[in-house]
Amino acid sequence: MTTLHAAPTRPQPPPPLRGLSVVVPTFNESASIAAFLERTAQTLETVALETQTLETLAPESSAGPVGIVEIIVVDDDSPDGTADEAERCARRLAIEVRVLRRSPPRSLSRSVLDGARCARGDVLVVLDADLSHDPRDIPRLVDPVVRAAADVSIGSRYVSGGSTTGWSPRRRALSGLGTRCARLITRVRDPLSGFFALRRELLTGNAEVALRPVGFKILLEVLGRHAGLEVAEVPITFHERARGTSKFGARQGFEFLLQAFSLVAHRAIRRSLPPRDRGSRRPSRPSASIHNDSVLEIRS
Ligand SMILES: Nc1nc2c(ncn2[C@@H]2O[C@H](COP(=O)(O)OP(=O)(O)O)[C@@H](O)[C@H]2O)c(=O)[nH]1
Ligand SMILES: [Mg+2]
Repeated sequence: MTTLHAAPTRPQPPPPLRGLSVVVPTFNESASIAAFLERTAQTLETVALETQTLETLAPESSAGPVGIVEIIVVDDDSPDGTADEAERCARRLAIEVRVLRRSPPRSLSRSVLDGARCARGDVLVVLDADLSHDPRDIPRLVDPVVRAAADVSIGSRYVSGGSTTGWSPRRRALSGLGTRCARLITRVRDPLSGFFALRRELLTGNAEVALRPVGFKILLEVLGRHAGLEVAEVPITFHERARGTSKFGARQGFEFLLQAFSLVAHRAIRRSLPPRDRGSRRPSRPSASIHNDSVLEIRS
């Protein structure tokens, strides 16, 4: 008689990630949206063919949404015609650009989540439309996520090699203060960055992790609510916008404080629970250990 023994179950390697969606929230960016889209499309077109990372995400041979590379503009009903300008520009580009038009109330964080819900790529990149973030950094940024070395990869101003240019002393002080506050929630050096890459599911959510998209800082929300993320920080240079005006004001500052309080409380409650009840875990990867906010600093 032959006895069949069930093979010991081994952790399965995760399925490869396919497709890249670049999500860009906009409000009154008609002065820079065309230049932004052109530069981003150029990066995605030319670099996609040169770098292994983007080739892995979107192999040339793949048809349909499997290997899609797309840009999703999420506009909050900008009175200056940003959405129309984006659509005009999109017609000239070889990369697919979709423009979502939201209705009030406007919200940067909700716009990013709406973009994520419509996205067809497994990997998302979020960045600003005002060219403060250089789209040419996208391939470097997505690389740790595609290689499964990290769940989230952050374009970081505050790791070695990262910097900001053109900031007033006031803006520098405010950013420093906000970042110190956010470090009560995470060990990440630049948790308030608006330039990051991650697997789509971290934004579209699951039953265990409810994101509360209040205000400007959706990355902080992801870092604060998901347990056990592995995070890479990739140095970038942040350039102060040349056109248009910042929408960060007193209201956004107040919303940030509310968000920070909520996340500090969430973290305290989570820490008081037994380990098995502490919420989400990253999908298992054979060689990955799970620990809270492990940060990998990528040097350029
Ligand atoms: N959809 C949407 N986008 C916004 C909103 N507020 C700002 N943005 C966009 O988010 C990005 C960052 O905003 P910005 O004003 O440059 O913030 P700052 O870099 O902190 O000064 C830019 O692309 C803005 O157009 C909003 O309420 N809704
Ligand atoms: Mg900006």
